[in-house]
This record gives sequence, structure tokens and C-alpha cells, in this order.
Amino acid sequence: SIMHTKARTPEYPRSNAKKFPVPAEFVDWNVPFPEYKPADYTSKHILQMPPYADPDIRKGPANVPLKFNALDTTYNTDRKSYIGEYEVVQGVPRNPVGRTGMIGRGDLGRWGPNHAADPVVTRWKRDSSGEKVMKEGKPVLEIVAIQRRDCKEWALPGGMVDPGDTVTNTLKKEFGEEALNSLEVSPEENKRIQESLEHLFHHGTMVFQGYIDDPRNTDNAWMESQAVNFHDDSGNAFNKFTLQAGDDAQNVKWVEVSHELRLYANHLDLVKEVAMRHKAYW
Ligand code: RP5
Ligand code: MG
Ligand code: MG
Repeated sequence: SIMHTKARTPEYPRSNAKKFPVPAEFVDWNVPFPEYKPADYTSKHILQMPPYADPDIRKGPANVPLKFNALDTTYNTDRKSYIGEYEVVQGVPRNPVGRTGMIGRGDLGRWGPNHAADPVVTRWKRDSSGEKVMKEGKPVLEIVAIQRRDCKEWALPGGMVDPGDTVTNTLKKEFGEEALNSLEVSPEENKRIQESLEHLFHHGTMVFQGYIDDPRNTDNAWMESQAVNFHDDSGNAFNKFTLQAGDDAQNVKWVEVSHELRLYANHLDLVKEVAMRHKAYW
């Protein structure tokens, strides 16, 4: 079974809200926790209902009921969880991993799973003569990481799947926006980026689909993601681009992969999976 840690971070991101402390042994819903008094928080931004946000179903029934554990075509969103069927208790979904210390949606738009996509772009670390750098007899991998503007932590350049959009398209879109600053370059340059991404992101390997231990998770809303690895074996494909941070990223760079790396949420688990598959140094 999965455990979450970052989802129990006391300070809720970008707010003054604080989660009720949940010791590890009380995460499981089956363990009685009579003292449990979760904070109730949904950000103003979400309550104003941007296009990707659900109505506040605890206030009263929505005009069109939400279809949980299903593809909800009315809302153009996939409410299925990668980790199986989740429970709906008194009309609201319940986090399948367990207690977080908070009810409501926090900063997340959807009740239940909020789907994201995370590109894991890799190449071999090479020395100045182009030889692969080895450690403990294994080649060293590098990934493209971004520094998130919201919490300053380094992370995969991922993003939410927009209503009606696909995971495949989100991977390209988010990498373009966060790692290549596609939103702010000239239309010609943007066209070049989109065409190259089309090509470079053609062959990906899915390495993870499941729960993301994100600090924004609550008892009723949580992140899930699909991570896809795009590996540049020759090291020539991604050279055509200059990495440039954009949108919700304030920095971007190639970073060396090892167990010592520290990343947002449980992104390091996703990166470890990639390292194992490439038989790289870890
Ligand atoms: C994480 O948040 C996902 O793994 C993905 O990297 C990211 C999506 O949210 P935003 O970057 O759009 O805030 O949970
Ligand atoms: Mg983004
Ligand atoms: Mg993002």
C-alpha cells in the first residue's frame, strides 16, 4: 500500500491554512482516529470557478451531477483513479491513500483525482570529450528539472491535463512552456519548438501512472500523474534547444540523477524508476 508524507505537510502552499497533524500510523482510514479534526480549506481562486474547477458540491447538488470513478464527459474530465476505485463518502470522494489533515479541495480544482502529466527527459552525462561519465561502473543519467515558482523546489516540468486535453499533448505542452519558455518566444521560434517536440516526444516510455504525494493534496482532492520518459541516447536531439524557464518555472537545468537528488512531491520515485530501467548509476 502507498504512504503519503508531503501530502501531510503542515503549511498548505500559497495560503495561511494549516493541516491537522496526522501521524503516519493514523493515515490509514481503517485506523480509528477520534481526535481527527481536519482543517476545511478551498482557495478563493478555486471557489471563483476557473474553467478547470468543479462546483462546490458540499454547498448543494451541482446542476449536472459529477460522475465519480468514470470518464465525466459533461465536465470534460477523467475522474477515474489510476489506483483503483475510490470511495465517495457523503457525496465527496475520499483520498484512497488516507488522511491528509485537510478537507475541501485546497488549491486543486477537481474533487477526487486531479490528473497531471510529467515528462522525464533524459540523456547520458558526458565529459568534455563526449565520453559517458561513469560512477561505480554505471553510466550517469541527467534529467531536465525545473524550479517551481510556487515553492522554489526543483521538480519535473509537469502540469495539469486541461479539460478535454490528452496526456500526450500535455507532456509536450508543459515541457515547452516550463523548460523552453514557448509562451514567450516569437511565433516563428514557437513553431520550430512545437515541430521539434512533436518529433522528440514521439517515442516515449511510460514509467509511472499513479498517486502523486503532492503538498496540495487533501482528503477530498489529490494529484495523480502519468510520467513518460523521453531518452536522448546520442545526446544530439535535445542539443538543438536552449533550456529557458517559463510560465510556472523560474529556473531550468540538466541535473545529475542519483539518490541524493531532492525533488518536489514524490518525483524522485519516478526518476528512480527511469534510472533503474536504463541501468544507470543511482
Ligand atoms: C505534481 O504537480 C505533478 O506531478 C505535476 O508535476 C504538477 C502539476 O501541477 P502544476 O505544475 O500545474 O502546479 O503533482
Ligand atoms: Mg505548467
Ligand atoms: Mg507545472
